[in-house]
Amino acid sequence: MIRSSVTISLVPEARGGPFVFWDDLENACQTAKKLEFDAVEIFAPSPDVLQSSAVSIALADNGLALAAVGTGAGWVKHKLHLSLPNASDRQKAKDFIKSMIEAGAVHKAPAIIGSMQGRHGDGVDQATAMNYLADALEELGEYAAQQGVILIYEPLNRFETNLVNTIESGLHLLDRLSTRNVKLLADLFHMNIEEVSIADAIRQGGSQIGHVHFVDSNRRPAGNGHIDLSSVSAALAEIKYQGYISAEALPWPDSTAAAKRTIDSFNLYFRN
Ligand code: LER
Ligand code: MN
Repeated sequence: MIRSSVTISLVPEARGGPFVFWDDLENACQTAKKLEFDAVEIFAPSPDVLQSSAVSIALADNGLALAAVGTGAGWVKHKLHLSLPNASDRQKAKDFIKSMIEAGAVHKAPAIIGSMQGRHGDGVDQATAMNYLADALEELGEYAAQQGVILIYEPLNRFETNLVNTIESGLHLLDRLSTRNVKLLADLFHMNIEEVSIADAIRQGGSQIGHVHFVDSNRRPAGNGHIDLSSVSAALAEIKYQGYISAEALPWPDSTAAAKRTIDSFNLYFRN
């Protein structure tokens, strides 16, 4: 069954980013429960925060699952990513992601590699950066498998990475790996910028799509922009998608209203 989720950021450095709830974990989880979300996705500053009793208690008290954990704090806080020129910096990036994989796995939640993929430039050419990224996904994908979770890799729009911008190039990257434990994240905001057709790209991604970021063309909550959500819903039904539809949107006009609009759109398009 497709399940609903909503994002919570606990990373002050990510302020202004596309997260529905901010800072107050307990209050966010209470609102998510009230609106009948199945789960939350947490963007945490460190593995320690994810492993804190505050997280376990907020999830348990509100009957919420943890849909996924973001790893982008490695970039926004520590300026680490997987395509850096220096091997010891790439190792630090991998170690940070491994610690987030472990912390998520306690709650059976996969980690997401989005901004931590990095970009080419600064003395690293495109082919070399893609090799670094593929090597890292191979290693981290297997590491996640040992923890009993998948690893989620997210193509981003051209303003956020120059490595992989579409589902098709994401599929090519996964094809290079021997691990089958890395799945793609279909973020509707990035796809609206980069894909010829969001629905066709979802169909092409098929069983390789492991997570969805639910958001509209202007990064407002789904239903507040011009993405054709019925074609997205039809394509996800066609590929028999069974994962989370997780709201990663701006808190517009405010967090609670954004969450409400999201769950209304979710119920309209994904609950028949
Ligand atoms: C960033 O644009 C994004 O979509 C996140 O999910 C990944 O960092
Ligand atoms: Mn995203």
